[in-house]
Amino acid sequence: MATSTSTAGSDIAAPGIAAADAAGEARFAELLATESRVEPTDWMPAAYRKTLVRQISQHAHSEIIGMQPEGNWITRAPSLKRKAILMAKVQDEAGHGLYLYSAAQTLGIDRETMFDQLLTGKAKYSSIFNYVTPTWADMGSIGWLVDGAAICNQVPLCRASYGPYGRAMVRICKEESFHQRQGFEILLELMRGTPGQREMAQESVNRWYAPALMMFGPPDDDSPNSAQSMAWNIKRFSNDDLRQRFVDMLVPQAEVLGVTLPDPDIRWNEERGHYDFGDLDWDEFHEVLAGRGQANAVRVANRRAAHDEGAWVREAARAYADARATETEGRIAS
Ligand code: BYC
Repeated sequence: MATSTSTAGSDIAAPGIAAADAAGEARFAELLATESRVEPTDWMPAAYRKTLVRQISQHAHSEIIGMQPEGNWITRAPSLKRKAILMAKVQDEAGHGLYLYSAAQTLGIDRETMFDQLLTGKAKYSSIFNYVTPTWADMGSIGWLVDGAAICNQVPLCRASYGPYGRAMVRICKEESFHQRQGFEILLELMRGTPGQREMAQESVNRWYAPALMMFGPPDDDSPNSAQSMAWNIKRFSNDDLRQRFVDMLVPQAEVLGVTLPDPDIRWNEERGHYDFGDLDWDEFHEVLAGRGQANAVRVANRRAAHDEGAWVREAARAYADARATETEGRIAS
């Protein structure tokens, strides 16, 4: 993980689009003012492009690294049904990564560069995937809490001003909503089970609750990117606003499950019309971002091994594409 501000996307070339021109700038401002989409061929400020590359590539990396904590349980899922569901979910996450890498590529960065940024620690991925998954109940907590937080964060991103990102998010959110429900259902079944199963579910929720709240990013007064991203209609709500929405959504769901959220400060605030909740340990968040979480090293090492082991697939695909191109050239020439 990067220790400081990421450089992802800082040195990419615009894909054949002229540098700032007055007409382009006016059109860009108009697209934002009218809540329209900015498309890859539209003129856009270099900083807007750079911010999108940073966010979309980090989002893609999160999906791909996020396959690991759950992939860890595929061989140990407690039934054939659970195994099939978990495999489908992890495959969905690979698909999300591919949509997002493709969306980022429309901004002029290539996939190899993004992979390189991930594997060398220049690009970040979500803090949440640096936590370990020692029990089956963690599959429930990831679905309920992690995918639940992802939905809260990502539904507004369906309206992101950059067309390819917003459109990718629509499909991703549909799948995330299934993921969230399957996690809730795993926990519900455990909570209706034996005392040992209930204890396992509660213990897992205790570990995942605070890290899930941190997924929304640092508090607003410590979020350097938020103001500009909101002005560009990329982010639609601040980190703290989304975190609040998430807690408001979780409290009634926790009651249905019968689990206790591990925060003694949670209580309904009539005046605000929201649940109050306690402070989070932001030192822990920064430690994880600095690469010192429970599983940072193993996540990146596994990703690097998978990338190296997949070299023959990339080579074969390239050879096939070259052969097809030569064939097409031959047909055109004849
Ligand atoms: N983890 O100024 P801020 C999933 C960084 S995948 C790590 O608020 P911004 C799933 C931030 O990047 C879910 N880093 O930033 C997959 C920035 O550093 P840089 C992934 C974080 O961008 C598989 C710095 O802190 N979702 O659901 O305005 C299985 C300052 O922050 C985090 C997305 O990626 C973090 N949690 O807002 C199951 C959603 N938070 O880049 C589930 C798309 C902040 O300047 N991304 N940082 O070096 C976003 O919505 C925004 O990028 C964030 C951060 C809200 C995450």
